[in-house]
Amino acid sequence: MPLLPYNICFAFASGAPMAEVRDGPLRIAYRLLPHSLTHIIHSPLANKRQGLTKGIKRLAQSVSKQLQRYPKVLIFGGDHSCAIGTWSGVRKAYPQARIGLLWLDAHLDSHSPLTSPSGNIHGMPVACLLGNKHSLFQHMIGYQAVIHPKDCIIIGVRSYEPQEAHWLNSQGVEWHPLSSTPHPATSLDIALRKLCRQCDIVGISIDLDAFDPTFAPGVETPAANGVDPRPILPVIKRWLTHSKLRCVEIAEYTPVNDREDRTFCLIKRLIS
Ligand SMILES: [Mn+2]
Repeated sequence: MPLLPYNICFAFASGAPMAEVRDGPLRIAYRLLPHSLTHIIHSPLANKRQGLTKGIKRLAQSVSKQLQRYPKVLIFGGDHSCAIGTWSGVRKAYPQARIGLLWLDAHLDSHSPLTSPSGNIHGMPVACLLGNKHSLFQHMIGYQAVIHPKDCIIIGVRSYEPQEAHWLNSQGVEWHPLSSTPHPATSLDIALRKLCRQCDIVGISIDLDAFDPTFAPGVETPAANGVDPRPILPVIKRWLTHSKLRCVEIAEYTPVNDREDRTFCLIKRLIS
């Protein structure tokens, strides 16, 4: 049984180079949640950028509606560009609320089209959500920052470009390189406690590449020496039941890269 009462599955592949990341949410829907209420949103792929913007807007609409009906919403990406839709949907449902966002990721996801070496949007959702003024982001979600930079904490980071770190620091965002986080489970616990104290609503965005590839090889952009999921899973699961925790997102599951179903089993442990 899934822990959260409602699930949205989101097939989304416009923001990353591998189309196979699109299979992740469908695989979860059919293998893990066959009896739960599941909503599958397909992002149109005809034109990459146009499809992406459409998919983001559809997801935002859906998340916003579900949050008005259900206490908690669970979203499966797709690639991590889905976060732009997820968290702008939370903002849409609660325009006045202070929304806290815990971002668990190997990467900073804070590029803009001006700094990104690859141009892939799944490396940009944090910048977009925190109010980077690039015209692409304004086109996607408008002029307002979805999350205040002081209400976003990033954990698990070990692969990033200096421009991303520079931009986040200029915004006053708290982010923790994994190399200086001896106990990620404790840091996550402290971060969520802080966000729950200062915000009305809190969410977690989990990029599966935050975890060590030994445990989660089935991702699009693996990064070595990652988070050991064993101590951190019970902490996440405990927080999922907190009344302020309203939205959780799990992104980047790429079944074609998985080995012995390890990533799938990790997702299963997370939500059951
Ligand atoms: Mn990410």
